[in-house]
Amino acid sequence: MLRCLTAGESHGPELTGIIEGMPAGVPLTGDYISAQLERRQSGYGRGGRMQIEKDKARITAGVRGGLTTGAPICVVIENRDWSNWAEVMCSGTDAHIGERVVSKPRPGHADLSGAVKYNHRDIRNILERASARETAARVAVGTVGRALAEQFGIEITAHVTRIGSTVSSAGQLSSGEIRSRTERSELLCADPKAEQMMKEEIDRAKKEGDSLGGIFEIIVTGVPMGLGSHVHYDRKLDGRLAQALMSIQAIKGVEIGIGFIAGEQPGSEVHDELFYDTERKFYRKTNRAGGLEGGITNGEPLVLRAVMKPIPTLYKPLQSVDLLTKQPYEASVERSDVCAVPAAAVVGEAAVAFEIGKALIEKFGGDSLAEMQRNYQSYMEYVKQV
Ligand code: EPS
Repeated sequence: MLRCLTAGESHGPELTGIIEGMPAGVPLTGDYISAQLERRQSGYGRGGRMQIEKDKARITAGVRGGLTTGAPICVVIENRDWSNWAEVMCSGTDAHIGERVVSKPRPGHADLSGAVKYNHRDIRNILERASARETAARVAVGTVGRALAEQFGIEITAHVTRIGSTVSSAGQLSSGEIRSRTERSELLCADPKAEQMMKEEIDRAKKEGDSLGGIFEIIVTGVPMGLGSHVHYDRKLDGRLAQALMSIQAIKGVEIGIGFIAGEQPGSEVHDELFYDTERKFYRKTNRAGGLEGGITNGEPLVLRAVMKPIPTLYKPLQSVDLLTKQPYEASVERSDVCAVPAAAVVGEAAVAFEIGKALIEKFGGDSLAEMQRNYQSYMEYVKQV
C-alpha cells in the first residue's frame, strides 16, 4: 500500500514529504522531482513570493544510486523565504511569537474557521499550513507515484482550459499534442489564441486588485483496464481521484468525463457503446465516461477536470471582522498571486499520479519493480485472451 505524509509551513524552514510503500528498483532522482517543482512555480500571474523561491527536491532517504530501495522515501524542499521569518516561525520557546500576528481573517481562507477550531488567537498558526505553499510537497510526493506509473507506459498531461471568462478550444487535440503545446505555454494552455486572451484578463484583474480562477483538465493515457474496484466506496478509483483533486487548495469541483453535462443528456447520449474486433479487442468509439465505469478503469484514457476558485487573498479589500477586537475592517494584502490555475494544474497531475501509483501497487503488488512488471505482463496476457 502506497501512502504519504507532508509537513511544513509556508514560511517555515522547509517542506517535507515521506512516501512509504514504493517498490524497490524504480528509477528516481532529485532532478526528476525538481523538474516538476519548477513547472509548478512557473505561470503567468504569480506573485512576489515566486521570485524568492527556487524549489529543488533533496532526497534524503529511500533512494540509492538513482533507484528506490523499498524503504520510506523522504524528500525535502527548502523555503528560501525562511531567512525572513526565522525568528517569527522558530519552533523554540524563544520564537518572536508576538510579532507579525494575524488577527484579521481573510474571507475565503481557512483563517477564521481554523482559528476557532484550533483555539488560536494568532491566525498565522492556521494560514501557514493552509497556504498553497504545501502544494510543493504534494508535487514532490506525487512525482514519486508518477515515476512508478511511467514504468508502465502511463502518461499524465494537464492543460488549462479556462481562466476567468476565457475558454481554450484545445479539447479536440490528442494528449501528445496538448503536452507539446503546453510545454511552450506560460499558462499551460494548449490554445495560443486563448492563452493571449487569458494573459490580458490576468493583467486586467491585477490592475483592479482582483484575482482569477479557472479550470484545468488532466488526461491519463496508457492506463490498463482494471485499476480500482466496484466493491467498496473507498476502493472506487473515481472517488479516490476526485478526493485527491478536491483536496488541492482552492479546488471547488471535480468532473470525470463529460461530468455535469451527463445530467443534461439522455442515457443514449451519455453511455459509451461497446465494440469488439480481434485486433483491438473490446473498445469504445467515445469516451464520455472519462475512462472510469463503476469505480474501475476501463482501458480508455482518464479525463478529469477541476475548477479552482479565484485566490481569496486580494489587493482589493473585502469586508471582514477582526478576530480579537470584533471590529469590522477591510481585508487587503501586500503580496499575492493574481492567478495560480497553471500551478494548480501541475499539482493536479501530481495528485492524480500518486493515486495511479497507489492503484498500480494494489493491482500488481510486489516488493520490486521487476516483480510488479511480471504480474502486470501476466495480467495483460490474460486480458488479451478474454
Ligand atoms: C499563498 C500565499 C503566497 C503564495 C503562496 C500561497 O505566499 P506569501 O504569503 O508568502 O506571499 O505565493 O504560494 C507559494 C508560496 C507557493 O509555493 O505556491 C497562500 O496564502 O496560500
